[in-house]
Parts: sequence; C-alpha cells; structure tokens
Amino acid sequence: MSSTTQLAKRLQSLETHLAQENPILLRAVASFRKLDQVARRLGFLQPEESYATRISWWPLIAVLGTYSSGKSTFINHYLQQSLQLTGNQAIDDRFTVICFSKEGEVRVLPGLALDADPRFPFYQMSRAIEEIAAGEGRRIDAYLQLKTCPSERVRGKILIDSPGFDADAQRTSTLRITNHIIDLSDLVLVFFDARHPEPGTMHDTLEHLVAQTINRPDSSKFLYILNQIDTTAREDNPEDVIASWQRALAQKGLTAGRFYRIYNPDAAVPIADANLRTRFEGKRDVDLAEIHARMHQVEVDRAYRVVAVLEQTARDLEERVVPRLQELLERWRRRVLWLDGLFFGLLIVAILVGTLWTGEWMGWRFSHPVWDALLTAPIWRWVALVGAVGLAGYAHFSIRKMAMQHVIAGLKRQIRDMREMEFLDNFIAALHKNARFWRTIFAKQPAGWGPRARRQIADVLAEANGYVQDLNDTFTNPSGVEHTTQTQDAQKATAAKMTV
Ligand SMILES: Nc1nc2c(ncn2[C@@H]2O[C@H](COP(=O)(O)OP(=O)(O)OP(=O)(O)O)[C@@H](O)[C@H]2O)c(=O)[nH]1
Ligand SMILES: [Mg+2]
Repeated sequence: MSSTTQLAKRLQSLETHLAQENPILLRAVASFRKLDQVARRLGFLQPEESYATRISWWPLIAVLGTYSSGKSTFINHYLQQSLQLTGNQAIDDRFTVICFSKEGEVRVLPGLALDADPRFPFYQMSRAIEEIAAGEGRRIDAYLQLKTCPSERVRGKILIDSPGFDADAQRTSTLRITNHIIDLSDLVLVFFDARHPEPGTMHDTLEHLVAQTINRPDSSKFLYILNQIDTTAREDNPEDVIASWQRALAQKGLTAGRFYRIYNPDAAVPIADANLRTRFEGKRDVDLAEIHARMHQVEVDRAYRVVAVLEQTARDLEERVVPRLQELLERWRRRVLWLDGLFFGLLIVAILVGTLWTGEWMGWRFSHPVWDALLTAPIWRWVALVGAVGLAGYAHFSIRKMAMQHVIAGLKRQIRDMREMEFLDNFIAALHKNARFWRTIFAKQPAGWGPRARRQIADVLAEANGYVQDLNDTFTNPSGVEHTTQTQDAQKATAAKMTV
C-alpha cells in the first residue's frame, strides 16, 4: 500500500471515529486538511504527510512517578478493577497503555499492536526508539504493552501506567518514551511516595518531573501528587513529612501551585487515632475527588487542545514557516548573485587577458584567424553561440545548486531545538521546491505562497474560532454543572480567542 493511500486510510478512520465521538473535532479534521493543502503547495509537507496525524486525537492521561509510589494501585482503584499488578518491589518494567473494550474480559497485547496501529499514539514508536538507541526498536515489546479493559471509566480515553521513574537509572529509550508521553498527554499525574523519607536524594528525578514540567506552556496539565500519606500518620509529627516534601518541591519551582495529598483507601494502613483518621480521610477525599474530576474532564481538555493546535499550526505556517523560507531564499539569492558575479566576472577578465595575449584588438573589433573563420562559417557560429550559452547556463545552475547546499548546511547548523528539528526535512523539501530550475531566483514569494494561501489560512483561523465557540456551547450548560469544572486550559483557550 503506498504511503499516500495509507495516509488517506488513516485520516478516514480518524474521521469515522470522530463522527461518533465529537462532531466538532470532525470539522477540525477538515480544517487540518486545508492547512495540509497550503503546506503541500509550499513543498513543506509531502503528499503522504498531514498535520492531522502529527497530533494525538485521543484524550490521554499518563500516570508517572517514582518506584512503588502507588501508580498502579491508583489506576486499579480508578478503574474499580484489579487490572495492574501491584507490589512493594519494582513491578512495572514497561509502559501499559490501557483502553476501553466492550469485551467483558481484559486482554493483553504486545507493544507491536500499538506500534503498528495508526489509531494509537504510539504508532511507529519503534522507529523513534531505533533512532536514539540502535537495535532497541525491535524490542518494542519490552517497552510497551496494550491492555484492553471493560471499565466504563476508561471509555473514550487512554490511560497510561508507567514503570517507576528514576532519572539516574533510566535508559535513554525509556526517557524518550516518557517525554513522548508527556508531550501527547492531556493530563499527567506525577506520583511521589510519602514513605520516601528524604526527597533530597531524588534530585534528578525531581528535576525531570517537576522543574522541567513546571515552566512548560502546558504546565496546567500536570498534577503533582504525594501519595501514601496514610503512612505518615504513624509518625510523631506527620506534618513534618509533608513539609519536607513541600520544601523539596518548592526548590524545583512548585510554589504557586499546590500538590495533592492522597492515599489509597484499598491499600492504606489503618489509622488508629480516630481524630487523625477523620482529618486524613477528609483531606484525602477532597483531593482525590479533584483528581478524578480532572480525569473525567480530559475529553474536554483534549477538544480544546486540538483546536489550539489547529490555530497554532495555521499561525505557524504564516508567521514562522513562510518568513523563514523567505529569509532562506533571500540568502540563497544573494549567494547565487554573488557567485555568478564572481564566476562570470573572472571569466570576462580571463577572456580579455587571453584575447589580448593571442589576438589583436582594433578599437572594438577583435581579430584572430580562428575567430574570423568561426564568424564567417554559417553553421559553426550558431554552434559556438549555443555552446557558450549552454556552458554559461550549466555554470549558473551549478552555482544555484551549490548555493542551495550552502544554505541548507547553514539551516542544519541553525536548528538545534528538538521541536524545530522535527521540521528540518520539511524546510529542506520546501527549499528544493523553490530551487527547481524553472523558478527564478528573483521570485518575491516562496513557491505556493500567495493570496489564495493567505485566504485559506485566514479561513482556518476563523474556523478555529468557531470551533471554540461551539465547544463552549457544548461543554457549558445553563445549569452550570460543567461550567464550574471547565479547566484552566479551556478557559485559557477561550481567553486567548477573545483577545484575538
Ligand atoms: N500504605 C499505602 N500503601 C500503598 C498505597 N498505594 C499503594 N500502596 C502499596 O504500595 C506498593 C506499591 O504500589 P504499586 O501500585 O505497585 O506502585 P507503582 O508505583 O505502580 O510501582 P512500580 O510499578 O513498581 O513503579 C504496593 O504494595 C501497594 O499496595 C497507599 O496509598 N498507602
Ligand atoms: Mg506499577
């Protein structure tokens, strides 16, 4: 199956899925297709590529955190089913992607099932792993597994349980998957274990899970959870444990936000003191309810996220991709002109010197026996002319090619950022399109860019605004029930729209 048909199939299956799940997002796919068209005419996207496949359409909840912090126990409790193994040594050694299935029983499928299925967010993950750790891509099953589960609570979403996170011991491939999951998720629950007496020893882990997540533009999707706080009830001063965690997290920048304090009702040790127990339970119930509310809310977050990405992609094309192409093409043009000037200048000087050496100039007339013979021979003078023009053309096009290689090498040096790296090949492809031989170096706009493309982008931006309004209408209702749970993300997205 060709990659273009593969893409068509993939988009079609996405559309079929969204037609049932969220018709507003179905319309968003059409807008993405419009952006694809613009980007393809720019040469920025290839026919088998689509912006729609670069984002995750699934509402995704990831549970990350340190070893034995109770991630799997929390998931089991949420699903009301003992799906995941739990225990006091390191239990999970791979990521488990949990999704809903109508079949009554739990099914476990190997990582390959995720790697090969375009409907999941790990499609072709083995390739990404192979790129950073040669040979590991084939071992995808050692990193991922898929579990289907009949719990209603996971219907319409994907939940990911992960192996205990330890920044020091983590393999690069595991780290790569963790980052990929963080990028894709709509909600990330970061678990810490209150039993761990000294958070200071986990410097790198806190750095990775807190310091590096707190300043992200999507930081509101992270919930930091101190779990197993029932165990602190046995301490003389339970607040000390919490305070020491609070200090450690504050050092990593988690000051303004708060962290949740919970423990698992099923796994907790009994708290003998009745007063203490009531206090602990009260606090836990409030926090747990908030976490669960955010988990229910994730479909809404996802819808706003997709529309935000649509808008961002449209703006990006107009405000970043096209100006950058223009700048690169300008660089190319200047280099071609300069090299052309140098080459043909030197050639003229060489001809002058050569003719002065061998022949005779009488005023503007040059005379040399070979030259005279050539001019008088009717066919040869044309052959010589065509030959000269051909050689000049060859030289000019070689110079264009060389100059383009130079510009691309410069671009590669310039792009260091991982996120931009993703688009390096796209920029190179667009540059090649502009450097085709029939395109003049003096073109004012990059190939494929003009009033029509601008109009299409403006259309998509207007559509994105419309989707946000429609989403607001869908998710807010007069009784205000959903409205009060509308998350920061959604509000931010709405606010952003209002200021446009
Ligand atoms: N006292 C107490 N024990 C808990 C709590 N949550 C989990 N546990 C216990 O802690 C141990 C580890 O729990 P898991 O759910 O396996 O932890 P995990 O984070 O999934 O661990 P790995 O998969 O190995 O990284 C198990 O023995 C649980 O029974 C809690 O809130 N309080
Ligand atoms: Mg586990």
